[in-house]
Amino acid sequence: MSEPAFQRRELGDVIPVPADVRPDPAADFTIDEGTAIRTAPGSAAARRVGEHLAALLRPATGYALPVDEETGTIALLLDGDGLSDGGFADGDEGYRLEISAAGVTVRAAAPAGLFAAVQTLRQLLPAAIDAPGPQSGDWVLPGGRIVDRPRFGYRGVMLDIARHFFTADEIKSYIDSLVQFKINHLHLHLTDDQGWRLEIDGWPRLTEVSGGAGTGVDGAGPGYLTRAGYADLVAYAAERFVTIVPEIDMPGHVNAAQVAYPELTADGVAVAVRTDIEVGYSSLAAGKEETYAFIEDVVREVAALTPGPYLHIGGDEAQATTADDYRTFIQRVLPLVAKYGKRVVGWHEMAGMELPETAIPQFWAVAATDDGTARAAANGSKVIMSPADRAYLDMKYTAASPLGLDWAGLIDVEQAYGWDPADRLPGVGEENVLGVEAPLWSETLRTLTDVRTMTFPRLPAVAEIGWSPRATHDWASFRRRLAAFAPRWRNQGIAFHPSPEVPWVG
Ligand code: IFG
Repeated sequence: MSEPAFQRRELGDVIPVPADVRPDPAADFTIDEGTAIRTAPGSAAARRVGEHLAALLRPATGYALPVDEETGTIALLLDGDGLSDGGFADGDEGYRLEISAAGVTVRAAAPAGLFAAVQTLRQLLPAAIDAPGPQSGDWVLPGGRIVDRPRFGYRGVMLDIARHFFTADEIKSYIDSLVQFKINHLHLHLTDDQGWRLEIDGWPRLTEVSGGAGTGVDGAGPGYLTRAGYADLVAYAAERFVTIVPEIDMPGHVNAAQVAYPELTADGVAVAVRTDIEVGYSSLAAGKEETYAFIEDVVREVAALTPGPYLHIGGDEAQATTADDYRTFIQRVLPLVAKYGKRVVGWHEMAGMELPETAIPQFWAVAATDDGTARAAANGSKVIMSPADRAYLDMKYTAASPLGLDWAGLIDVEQAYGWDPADRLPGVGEENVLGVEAPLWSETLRTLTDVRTMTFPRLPAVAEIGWSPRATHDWASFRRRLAAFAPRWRNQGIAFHPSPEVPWVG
């Protein structure tokens, strides 16, 4: 019996669970010092995925694991044909993984599929693979074949860096922890009442004042992303097939902008800095042209810095904006986002009015409200599902949890796993769902450890719901597979909440 760190994995013990798993225990493959990685000839992207795999495996194995296009018993190939007989649509993230005594072959239609397969391979190796330094043991991969692809194309996490700022390096580290569960979008909540966290040319006080010392909840969070810092972060994410979705929250949640520029208030009078956690008290002035000049400058800049297709305009909790002003505001802002080439995402309140079908409501309510999301879906809009009582990672695990809020209820792992995006909202079915997203609001968070503790182990539940076929959805199976991640997260140095619902191993 090998020690737990080198316990042989089962082919299906992956999170998110793959679509089609055919074990062949007689076909195990062992990585050794002679193993090399071969990538699709002529593809720089495949080469980069090969280097990513090597970087994951080199520290704990101590092996050289060279990457080239000619030799190697681990092959990452861009071969759409490899999928056709897999009986499923190619798609960007689909892959076919075959492990035999002779080697490992991954076939995908696109580099994103190779990257998804690499995350699966990482989990199929013993837990010791995630150790930061050399470990001695057998690096066995379980034999067989996996054919896999995502149920939904959008699987996201939101990090609020307005209430408390997290640096670009901390966000990069967070991205590294998310991609192992095939998360492919990171929504950054950049602005709110307490802070403005992205430098905007022509509006320097947004960050000089509202990204400065004393900003954030309890005044504890000075900091902001420079244009260069944001661009670097976007590039880092893209290397890992993660699309950044920037959010400029409006017309509510704007106190920080109004502190910096009083002309953005209705009466031009400066407002006080806010470091509490109240919501719903601020509003841009829908009737002032200064408002739209400001927004156009911001939207132009954020769009120019964001290669991804989406720009999130917030739209939530606009209690200080009249219904007419809200309608006026949204009708003025939607064309501005389109003008700069982006698709609008907004919290579901914006669906209270007619929307173009390209607009994407993000549903966050606890109950199935008549908010208009279903009407938008009927009109052709795709919906991102983030029900607060299932997917809000800032909800406390238990009443005793020191971190988090509890307005949407307590959420432990089974609650985070126990839902289906296509069942949540009448009128929003499988074909209307773009995907899922787990928001992490930072009112009560101060450090990356706090962020990780709230994220793990609940995010893997949301990741499985977004990726795996509905028919595979099974709590007993999920919690058994999840239990194996305790030693892996300890090896990665990632703090996690040891939910009592999970029979953690080792
Ligand atoms: N609702 C607010 C957030 C945050 C959250 C904390 C949305 C869309 C409560 N808006 O969720 O700003 O305060 O759980």
